[in-house]
This record gives sequence, C-alpha cells and structure tokens, in this order.
Amino acid sequence: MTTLPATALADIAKQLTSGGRGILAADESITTMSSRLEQEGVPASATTRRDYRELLLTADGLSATISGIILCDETFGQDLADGRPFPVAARELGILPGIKVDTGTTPLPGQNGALITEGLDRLGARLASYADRGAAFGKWRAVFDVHTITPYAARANGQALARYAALCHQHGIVPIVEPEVLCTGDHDLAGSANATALALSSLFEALIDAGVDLTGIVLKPNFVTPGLDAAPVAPTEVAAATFAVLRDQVPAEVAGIAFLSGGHPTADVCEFLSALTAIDERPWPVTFSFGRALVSSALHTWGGAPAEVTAAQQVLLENCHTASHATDQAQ
Ligand code: 5MM
Repeated sequence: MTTLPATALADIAKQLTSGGRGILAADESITTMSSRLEQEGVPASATTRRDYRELLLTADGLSATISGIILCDETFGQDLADGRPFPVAARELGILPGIKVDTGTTPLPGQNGALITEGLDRLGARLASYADRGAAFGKWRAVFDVHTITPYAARANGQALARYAALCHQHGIVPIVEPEVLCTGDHDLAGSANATALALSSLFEALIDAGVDLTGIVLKPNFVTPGLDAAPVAPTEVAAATFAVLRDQVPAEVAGIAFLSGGHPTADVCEFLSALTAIDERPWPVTFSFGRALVSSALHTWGGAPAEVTAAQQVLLENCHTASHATDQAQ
C-alpha cells in the first residue's frame, strides 16, 4: 500500500488548486465520450478516444494553466503515440494525473428517481493499482437534481463519498469529492442553493464522521445558479449565492475548491469564478475543474482531422487561459 503523510496529501491538494491553475476534467466514461465524438462526426473507438485525449494532454504549455488532468480507466491504461503511458506523460509534462473511480449512477429505490453513485466494491484494490501506476488524485461524482434530491439520497451519497475519500487517503491519493447539483431545468437560484446546501451538509457530516482529514481533499462543487431554462442572474449574484452556501457548509480546513462547469457556457462559468474570486473573506483557494467549458469547442475544432490538431489545441489553451485568469493567481 502506498501511504503518504498527511502533509504530503495536503501539499498535493494545494498544488492542484492554487497558483492560478485548475484541473482539466477529461474523464468522460466510454459511453459519454463515444457519443460526444459521434456528435462531431468522429467514429468512436478506443483509438479515437485516445487520440482526442492525447490532443488535450499534449497541447503545448498546458501546464501553465492546468495542474491536474482527470482520466477515466480506459485512458489511464492507454499509451500516447510515442509509447508513454498517459499518467507517465502527464507527470513529465508537469501535470498531475488523476483517476475517476466511481462507476456511475443508478436510481435509489423508493426515492423518486434520486440517484446513488456506485463503485465502492474492491475500491481499495483498484486504488492500490492506480497509485502504483502514478495516480496522484482520484475523483468520485455524486449527482443530484433539484427536483428529486431527498435527505436520504444526500446522506447515502455523502457516505459513499466519505468511504471513497478515506480509502483514497489510505492509498496515498488525494480525493476530489464532487457532489454535483445539476443545472438542467427551470428552477430558481433559491432551488439550487437549497439543494446544494443539503448535498454539502450531508457530505461534510459524513466526511467528518469517517475521520477524513479535510486538509487533504479537494471539493468539486457546482456554482449555485438558476436552471439553464430559467431567467439568468448576474455573475455577482451567482457568486454571492454560491459563497453563502459554501461559507455555511464547507469547513475552512478544506485544501481547495475546484468548480465544475455543469453545461454552462465557458464565458459564463469564467465570470462566475471571477466574481467569486473577488470575495475576500474566502478561507479556501478557489479554481476550476471544468470539462465541457474547456474542451467542447476544442473537440468541435478537431472533428477527427489530423490537420486540425494544432488549431484544436489552441482553442483548448485559450479556454484554459480564460479560466486561469478568473482565479486568484496569487493564492
Ligand atoms: C468529464 O465528465 C465527467 C464524467 O462524465 P460521465 O458522466 O461520462 O461519467 C464529469 O464528472 C465531469 O468531471 C464533471 O461533471 C465536470 O464536467 P463539466 O463538464 O460539468 O465541467
């Protein structure tokens, strides 16, 4: 078992979330990635999924704005065209490799469609193998909908996240804990705030009960926003609502917070982050761990054409640069 002292885990968590850098979420499951490739006219296969992730990772100078990359199991075990395994290449490029270890969601019986994230079976053995192959951090995502979240679903997912986080620490891996409240729908800001508060309070109760050292974790939450089908509010309102929930629910010891983008446009999430960064009383560093907001336009530019690789990498780098500028570069 790879054990690391608590200070080393805290250092890695800080490294992931500070210095104006963020975490690139490139861990789409095979199903999601295949459908995103096909939407862009790229036939989905292990090879095209690998080529696309290689395009992302090898964008020249990516490490200036990206501290870590989250991979799924398939990519973690693949090699770049030059033969280097992805986790090895990532470290050589100055980017910490991470691994998504949950296995997806399934409905919780009797909970009106609320979901539970699975993946705890044999997780210790899987983490040991990922750590041996170079993983610095892990990721587990719980998914909530404003209209179906229940206290029981929040507790059940919080406990699963806590067991995952404790196991990560046992194996020398920094856990990213992601309780995502989806922004699909027409709910208002208060609906998102209430659901996010419930998800976070259940999560931190479980983490504390499980004895997880909060200085060695990264929280990956959603911004508190109205649903994508509701009237939008100003970024300063999003930042104020998000900060109010986080201030009440997230202990100050948490090493750092890296927001997901959740389907919001790149410009919008960068404005949300910038407005939140401007709030001085924050006890934790804040940064981004965006997926779609960083990669969607790059994937579109590439479209599977070898001649467009450099142009697609340029689009990715510009999105990362915009997101980095929205963080507090001095933190
Ligand atoms: C990249 O997508 C991740 C996993 O997707 P699957 O549903 O296919 O397993 C997802 O967890 C992602 O890391 C986060 O939601 C952040 O991505 P966005 O696009 O919301 O910033």
